[in-house]
Amino acid sequence: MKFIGSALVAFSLAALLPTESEAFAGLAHNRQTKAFLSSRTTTSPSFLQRSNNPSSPSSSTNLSMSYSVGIVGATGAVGKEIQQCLEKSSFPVSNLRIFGSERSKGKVVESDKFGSITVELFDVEKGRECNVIFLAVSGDFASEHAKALSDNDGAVVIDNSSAFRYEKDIPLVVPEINGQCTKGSRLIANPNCTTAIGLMALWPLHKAFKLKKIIMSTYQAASGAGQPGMDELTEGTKTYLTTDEQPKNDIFAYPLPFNVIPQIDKFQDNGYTKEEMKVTWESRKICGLDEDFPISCTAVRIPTIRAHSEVIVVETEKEFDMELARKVLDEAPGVSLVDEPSELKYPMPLTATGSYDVEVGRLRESLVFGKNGIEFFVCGDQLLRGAALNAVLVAEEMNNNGALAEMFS
Ligand code: 2RA
Repeated sequence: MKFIGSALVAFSLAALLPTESEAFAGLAHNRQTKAFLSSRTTTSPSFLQRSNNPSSPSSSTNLSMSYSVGIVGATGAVGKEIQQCLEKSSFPVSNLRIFGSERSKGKVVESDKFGSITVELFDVEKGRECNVIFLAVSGDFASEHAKALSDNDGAVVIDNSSAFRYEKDIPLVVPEINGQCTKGSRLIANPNCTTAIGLMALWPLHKAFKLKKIIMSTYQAASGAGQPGMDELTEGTKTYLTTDEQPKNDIFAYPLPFNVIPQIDKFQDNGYTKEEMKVTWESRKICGLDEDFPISCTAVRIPTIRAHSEVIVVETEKEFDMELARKVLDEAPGVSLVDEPSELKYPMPLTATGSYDVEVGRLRESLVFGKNGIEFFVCGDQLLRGAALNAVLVAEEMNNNGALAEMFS
């Protein structure tokens, strides 16, 4: 392996701290959430169950090769979820290495599938020894190291931050939509959670009805702001319920408990926030839409823990047909159609949390756009489809489409 850049790079604390805009960095599991999740029935891992998915990660796995895999930031919430997704996945891991900061170096992470793994202090050279490396750290860290890890026949880097999402030559990937564009690329960007969750429903509807306009309103969970966001919500809720004090708000602009905050990330010159513009920019890029395709989003933070909800209204070129809309959503990989209003069945954060599939329901013809409009409601786990699961599916896609074999055989 060619030596690139600084041999030993200690993480700066700032590079690991999650912010509103870099929600994937350095999260740790929320005990309450995990307790809730472990009490639920098994999730529905798309790649293990969906045989109708042409790019289903388990449908055409390349059995002849296996790959050395690394996770940077594996002791955070997204990193942990990446490890768990890899444990359930058919992706052929020859060995799993976990890289962390000086603080986590030497800790032992237990894995049912991969055994006991000692956390190594990250450096670029060690990272380049991996075939595939997942970055579950901040955008600053990714900007500093991702290219050094991947350039000149280095590792395939799958980056969860926003550092490279808008670079023309770097694929931004939801595998079920544009997985093929991973071919030949050693640096892949994982989309923002809000975008990835919404597109799971929008893409099948676009193929069936050809979308003309998209209007989205989101109800986003505290996990989007990382573990500190989840902690601020749970601690603040306790404060609110048990004292006369105002809950603290270091992470969010205002206390989140019993509130909704119509701001996620910084305001832009056009009055939208960066989070809202991410939905516009990323959806166009992933779906190959025109650069001026109309997509408008209003992003709102609400006091839920880790599943984002989205109301989506679309104008379509073709006329709405309920039977067809239900069929394409029902058959879409990674989507669960939860839409039986008479039985009070619809998507909710409560049911979407911990699920690999994005729930879609409340499907109806739009009163605004009439026959050429569809309205629906989506819920998806912010840490899974919104981050870790999508990243692991990218690796699986690259195994299935031959991209990895081409690079490493
Ligand atoms: C949020 N979508 O929910 C963002 C995280 N990137 O804050």
